[in-house]
This record gives sequence, structure tokens and C-alpha cells, in this order.
Amino acid sequence: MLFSTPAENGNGDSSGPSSTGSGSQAPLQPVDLNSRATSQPTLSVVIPTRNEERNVEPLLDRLGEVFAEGRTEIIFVDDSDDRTLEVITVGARDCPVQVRLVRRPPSARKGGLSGAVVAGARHARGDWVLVMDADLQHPPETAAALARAAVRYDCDLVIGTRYAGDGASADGLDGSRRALTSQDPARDDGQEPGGQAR
Ligand SMILES: Nc1nc2c(ncn2[C@@H]2O[C@H](COP(=O)(O)OP(=O)(O)OP(=O)(O)O)[C@@H](O)[C@H]2O)c(=O)[nH]1
Ligand SMILES: [Mg+2]
Repeated sequence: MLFSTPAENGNGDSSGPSSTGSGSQAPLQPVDLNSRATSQPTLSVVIPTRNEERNVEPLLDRLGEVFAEGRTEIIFVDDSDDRTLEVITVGARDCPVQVRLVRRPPSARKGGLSGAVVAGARHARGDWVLVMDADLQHPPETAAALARAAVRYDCDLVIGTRYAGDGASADGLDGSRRALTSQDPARDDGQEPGGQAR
């Protein structure tokens, strides 16, 4: 999903309001991991992570290839208990794209995944915020296509879906998981999600 920057972010203000939403605690600020910043980014890629130590390295490699030439920043919001933080830090060193990190200790993990996305968006400095998963279910190459669509059509919201274009409804999920994620509680047409008759 990609959307235009929240209005309250201001003009390039990297601090933003509290990212923790944890009452009296000071807002967590992003740490710049590789000092790649040149000019104002156009795109901020927000990636929430929770225990993604196996996926971050290939993710950063592919994002680096896709966004190397662009005015892009990557913002990880990490709530992990494994080695994800370490892998992000090492991977950022060789990444041609600016990488920033908000590390949320257990006491500041308010809202879980959604809280992490909001925290990342509030620190975004680009004109657009692209939210993507770290587990490689969202291909970085597709993320670039979303970004191109936003710039080309100057829209406020761009959403990737496997239900359009060349995608297939079953892409990326096996049968039982697909049935679960595709269920529409408002629908009861005698068909199982995905079209098989009950
Ligand atoms: N910061 C943060 N990230 C999270 C949290 N929970 C999940 N994530 C990340 O959010 C992204 C999506 O999480 P998933 O668990 O894969 O959610 P999903 O894709 O809807 O579910 P699956 O189909 O099981 O993959 C991944 O990058 C996770 O690491 C959380 O509590 N905090
Ligand atoms: Mg996932």
C-alpha cells in the first residue's frame, strides 16, 4: 500500500509526533544507519519487522537494486526479539538506499503491527509512504511499480492486489490459508472462497 504523506508530518520534519503513543515516554527517533541521505526523498518505504532475521538481507539486496537511483529512504520499525536488528544494521552498510531504523523496545510496542506502521509513516520525509512486509510476500519490484503509479497519476493512494492484472487469487497462498484470508463474511452463495461448491 502506498499513500501520500500524513499532513501532520510537516515539511521534511523528521521528528514528527510521538512514534510510541506511550503516554509520557519520549518519542522514539529514527536512527540513520548508513548516511546515504542526499536530497529530500520522494518516497519513504516503511517496513515493520518482527522476527525477520532470515528475510532482511535478501529484502535489502532487492530494495537496493530497485531503488538505487531514486530519491528513496527505507524506514524499518522493528519490534523483534531475534537478530533482526543486527541484520538490518549490517545490511544497511552495503545498501545504496538510505536506511533509517526505529527500534521499539518491548515497553514501546503499542499497537503491534499497525502501531509500527503509523510510527514509520510519521517519520517519513518523502511525498509518498509505501508500506511493505519484510517477509518477501511483497516483491520489491512490485513496490517500485506502485511508486511509479503514484508519481505518474499523482494519486493519494495506490494498492497492490493479486486479484488484478496478471495476478491470480491463489498466488502466494496455499489452499487452506487462501480460504481463510479470502473469506467474506457478507457472502454466502454456496461457494467456498475461491469458487468450489460446498
Ligand atoms: N514492527 C512490527 N512488525 C510486525 C509485527 N507483526 C508483524 N510485523 C511485520 O509485519 C509484516 C507482516 O506481518 P505478517 O505476520 O507476515 O502478516 P501477514 O503477511 O498478514 O501474515 P502471513 O500471511 O502469516 O504472512 C512483516 O514484515 C512482519 O515482520 C509487530 O507486532 N510489530
Ligand atoms: Mg506475511
